[in-house]
Amino acid sequence: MKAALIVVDMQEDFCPPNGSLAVHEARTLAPTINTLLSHPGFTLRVASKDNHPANHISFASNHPAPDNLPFSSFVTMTNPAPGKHTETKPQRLWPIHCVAGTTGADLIPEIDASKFDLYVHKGMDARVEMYSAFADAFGNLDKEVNRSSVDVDLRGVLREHGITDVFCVGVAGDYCVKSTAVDAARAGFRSFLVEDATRCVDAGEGWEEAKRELREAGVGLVKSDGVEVKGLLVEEQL
Ligand code: VGL
Ligand code: ZN
Repeated sequence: MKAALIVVDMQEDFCPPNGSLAVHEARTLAPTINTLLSHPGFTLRVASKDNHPANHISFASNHPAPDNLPFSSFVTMTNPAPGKHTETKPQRLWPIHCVAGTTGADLIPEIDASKFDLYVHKGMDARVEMYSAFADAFGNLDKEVNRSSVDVDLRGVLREHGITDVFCVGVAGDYCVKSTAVDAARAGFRSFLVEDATRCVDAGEGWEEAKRELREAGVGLVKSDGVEVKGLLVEEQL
């Protein structure tokens, strides 16, 4: 087995005290994530970054009042993929966040970025939400939608490196980390979400619902000091 660590969206806009879409306690995850980043059992260490254009569909301010309240309003989003324009989904609206090139899109300095082998920039197509680092909200992989929403074929890269196991951490547990872990499982990797290395937008019922979806998708919920993480080193040394 070969494991990859995916550190999801540990960016200024998702962290207190100043992030526009700050997730409670997100910055406090840095020591736990750095310990995982130094674990010798990972073959590949990946950072994803939300990297939106200013006109992104998920920004509440890009929609007309009165149904444009961040966190509470939804709009109908259409699948941008060729031939799939009849497919739609409700899209929750957010404050403006992680606009490409702004300081809000920077990784927080507390994360040891020198460990990353690969960066995945996502959410770059204004027409569609992209929580997962693998695919957009309609499940379109980058190759199918002109690479307009993401700059890396993550599934392809993981396969090229012979990765069998994927461990996901970061924020938000009920959005981007969940979606990335679910897509990793769907792509055929053994997929784990490290519970003490994530925090959620909706910590209560949001996280309970997310855990149901994760279990249903076959994602393992593990701890950073649990046997799944400890076992990596053992296997690597065999
Ligand atoms: C995220 C909401 C909007 C996330 C990204 O990183 O979980 N959440 N964009
Ligand atoms: Zn976003």
